[in-house]
Amino acid sequence: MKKILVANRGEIAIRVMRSAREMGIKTVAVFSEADRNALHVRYADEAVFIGPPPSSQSYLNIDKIISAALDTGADAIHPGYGFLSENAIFSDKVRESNIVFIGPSGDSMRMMGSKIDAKITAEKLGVPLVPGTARAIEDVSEAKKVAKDIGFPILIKASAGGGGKGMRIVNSEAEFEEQMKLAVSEARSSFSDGSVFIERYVASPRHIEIQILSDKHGNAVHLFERECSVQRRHQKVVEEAPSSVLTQKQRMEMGECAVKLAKACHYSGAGTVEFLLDENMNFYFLEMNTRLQVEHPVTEFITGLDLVKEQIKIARGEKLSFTQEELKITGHSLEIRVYAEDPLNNFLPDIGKLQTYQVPHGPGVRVDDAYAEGMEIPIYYDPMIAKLITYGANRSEAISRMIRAIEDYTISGVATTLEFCKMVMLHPAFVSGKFDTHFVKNFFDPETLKQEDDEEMKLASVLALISLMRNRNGATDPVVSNSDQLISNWRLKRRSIND
Ligand code: MV4
Repeated sequence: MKKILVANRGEIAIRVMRSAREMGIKTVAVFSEADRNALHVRYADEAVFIGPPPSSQSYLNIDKIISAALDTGADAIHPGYGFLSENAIFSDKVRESNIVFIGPSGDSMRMMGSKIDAKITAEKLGVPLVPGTARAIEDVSEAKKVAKDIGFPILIKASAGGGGKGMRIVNSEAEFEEQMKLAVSEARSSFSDGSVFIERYVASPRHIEIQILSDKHGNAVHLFERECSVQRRHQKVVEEAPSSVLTQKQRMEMGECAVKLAKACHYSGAGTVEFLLDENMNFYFLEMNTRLQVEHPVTEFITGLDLVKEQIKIARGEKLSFTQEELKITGHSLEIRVYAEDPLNNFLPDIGKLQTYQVPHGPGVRVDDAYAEGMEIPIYYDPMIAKLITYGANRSEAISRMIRAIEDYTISGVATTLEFCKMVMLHPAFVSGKFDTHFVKNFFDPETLKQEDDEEMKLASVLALISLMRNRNGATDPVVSNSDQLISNWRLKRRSIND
């Protein structure tokens, strides 16, 4: 492998090119009209223009990307994440063009792409599933019987859905029929596939995912877990490794399940198996992501591996150079996603120019980004500016380092989620590790805040919100002597922002 075309943009394109370079492999960037001056284009050895700004006409255009690879003599394509990374047809077409696809086969992607097919595979392997139907269910009366057996509340999910799309909670038998009909017709119109399945609704789950690596010789290992429970509307906010709640025994059990699934679909490359963890620490398989994930750096920190290099070696046909027994977790790592979004305006994307842009440095700090001071955030793509990753000997050091790094990060010109992430780092529920997927909704939603009856949590949230707003207003720290004063200040400020 002498030259890799990276079929992506932004931080991940640069991330992939860095590893390629270290391996002595040349790189080719592709870029749309909106990315003429983007850093991934400047970083690459060569760059090919592939079309207008909308991704449907550029980064998602299979033929243009394969032509770009053929024209530049690239012998491999790395898809990054998002865009074409989980597109089975793309994976197949790249290989049919005699180019190495750095990722799994189209067949592996198809096997894991359908939630129902993935569940059936998992069931056969004895991988735990949330109680429910592993098969598509169409008949309403049959579905009702299943729902009654599982017990309410239940969740109806679309097989072709994802990221929370096509999910419906049903609280009682009386609502069931109507909700089921709605779920089916919604799935049909959104995904042109009306198949749905039913699961018991896990009320307060944690989201744990296992990173796997699988070579083309039947060897597979897991690289332990990442916990991604802190998310907002299915968008991850904080990711960490290891999880603060898993025991070594559970970690190994989940890891073995993930490896079994990878082997069952003849997986090759880096992949992630997602699980839900319920209140009683039972884990259930959810789905598999057949790509390198945004949050892979936390796994790199705790294992000392470079996942992109591993992907490249696997794609070249090499065997994994280590066994499961040789892998171990060292230290703790956290990642926050820095988005150009305004937390004070319902996280609406904020576009504009990065007037000031200074990234943090120092021990245990990594910034994966693709911006420099003075650059504009394009409106056409994901508003993520950067990933800020920290590493420490333990969780508390990783947290202190993250707070320090956030404070050292200076961005002006666009609103960002940096201060919001600092609030999360300071929150008692986050610090103690006692949180679930409802963390953001529970503690940072203004409506919920008003009703919050846990005084300590309320105070912490309010303090954090005030600090956020102070920073936004550029004011200096007021000296506030008691919590009532803080709360009334907070109410005043909220009103002035909303009204
Ligand atoms: C669930 C669940 C509760 N019970 N399944 C959301 C996205 C999709 N991949 C799976 N999801 C969920 N499935 C059962 N049976 C709760 C969620 C869920 C969730 C899962 C992981 C991370 C964040 C989440 C936020 C809301 C709901």
